[in-house]
Amino acid sequence: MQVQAVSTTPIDGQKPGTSGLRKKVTEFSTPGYLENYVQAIFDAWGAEGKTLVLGGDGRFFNKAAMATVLRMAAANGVTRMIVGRDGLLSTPAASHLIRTRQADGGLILSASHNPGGPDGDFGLKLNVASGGPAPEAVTDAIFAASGAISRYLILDNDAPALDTLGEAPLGDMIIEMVDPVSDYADLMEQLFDFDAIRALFANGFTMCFDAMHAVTGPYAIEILERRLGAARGTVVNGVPSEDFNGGHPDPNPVWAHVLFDLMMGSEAPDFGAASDGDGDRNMILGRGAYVTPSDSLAVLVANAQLAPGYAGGISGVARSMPTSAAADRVARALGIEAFQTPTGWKFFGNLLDHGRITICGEESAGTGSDHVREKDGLWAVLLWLNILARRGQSVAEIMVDHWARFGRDYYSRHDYEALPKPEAEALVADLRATLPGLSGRTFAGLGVSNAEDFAYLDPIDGSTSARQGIILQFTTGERAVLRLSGTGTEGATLRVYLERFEGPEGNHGLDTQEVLAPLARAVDQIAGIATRTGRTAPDVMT
Ligand code: G16
Repeated sequence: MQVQAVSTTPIDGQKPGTSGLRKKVTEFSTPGYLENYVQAIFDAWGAEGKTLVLGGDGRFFNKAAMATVLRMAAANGVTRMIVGRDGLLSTPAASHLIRTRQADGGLILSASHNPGGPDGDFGLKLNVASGGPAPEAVTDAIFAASGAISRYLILDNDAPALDTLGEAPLGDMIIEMVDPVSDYADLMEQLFDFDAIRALFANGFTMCFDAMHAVTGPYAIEILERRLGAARGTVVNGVPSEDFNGGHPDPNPVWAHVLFDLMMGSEAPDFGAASDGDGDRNMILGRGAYVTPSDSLAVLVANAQLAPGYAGGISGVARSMPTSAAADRVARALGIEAFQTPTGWKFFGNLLDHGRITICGEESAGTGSDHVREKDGLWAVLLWLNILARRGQSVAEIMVDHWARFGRDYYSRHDYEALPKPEAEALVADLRATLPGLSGRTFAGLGVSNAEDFAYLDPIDGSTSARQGIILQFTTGERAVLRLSGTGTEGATLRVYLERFEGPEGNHGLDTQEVLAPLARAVDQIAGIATRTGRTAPDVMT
């Protein structure tokens, strides 16, 4: 058994984005590419003597990549690698394992909601000892190391198969294979009122959970069907597949339209939910009701105390900047702190670690709490179930009550996908340059009251993150945000986030896109989206 030092040269473009490094499988699997990035992590962050967690969402290239990671970890001096059986671990379950096992960190192999398969996407993310994504200082150091690399270390032995629980040596490293589901399911059982949810199902409550052929299938079957007694078949598409059965594992009305259509039709069960490739995102639906992620966050904050894990109340709430202000209104009513952070779960880490917030969420369908340091799809679904069981109301009734108390933030995200990168970057740069002159001007009948490029000052460590997205505020209360996606792998995706507040007394039953159409026109005039890109409508509206 020997450590080989293979000489290599840096490969361009290894800058980790909002969620680790994501690239096409074809790129990630070119000889030396994965190896360079893994070695850069070990060089910049360390490996010697560490205990790490390793798992992924089961997508194409995971198995081959895991074997390489294991051989490199052993060669770099990692002492113990805790691995989910068959290489599977949802992102929140990996975060939980890092924390309960007091590991130094973990490597998560996933490209989240992006499609999989030989022509799909692959990703690799480092999480640190808190269980959360590596902070920017660490990812910057990894990026620097990946540009300076000249060799990588790898053991010349094969890694063992990952199908048997228990320990196996690889060089001087111990590989410990664990059940990917049980610890996580136990944690959920501590946080939520399983008796109340069990009684709900026993009384005939029906649900459809779409696992989208991704990693949450085994978790949802164990928790919903086995532990909570939901009918068999409640979980659909529950077997993880390497290419998500040709689908796009993104739980939104577009990519999970089969579930969406079911919930809007006459055969709808009481409750519908879906999660994404690696199990950290969620979508919530009731019969005839779609709950936007921003509204879901607000409802969960308003009702969290109904769950045993949050019965003592919550300390504060945070949302990413493009997420609607719905949660802030709840925070005000509860008398707790509310924070606005840049897009990316890592920005919640300090606030969670210091007890300033208990619950946080993002418009991109991620919600979570201080139970782990990742967003958690099933957690959100279970908290909703807990609330439904305790309130004895439908999803639609809960939303009507919520808006009557706090008002409604009509909200939609418009995505322009696969734009030529230089064109998209120039659009944003030019818009940024016009910001100082926008206030006081009127576009499509709407007056701009403020225009700024969001910069975040972390209240815990004082670090700053600039240029996090352009905010356009209008005199009549509308807000629009524009930013480029950090998770795409094809060209650039321009995201335009639109919201308009309607107070508690207002009309909450209007069509969202109609309400937001004037705002969309104003944004188009300001940023010149149609004229510059030739796109007259977004590719995806959620
Ligand atoms: C990742 C991050 C999220 C973030 C999202 C933004 O999600 O983990 O915190 O909100 O990216 O995506 P974009 O930059 O494309 O708007 P995930 O689920 O892909 O890991």
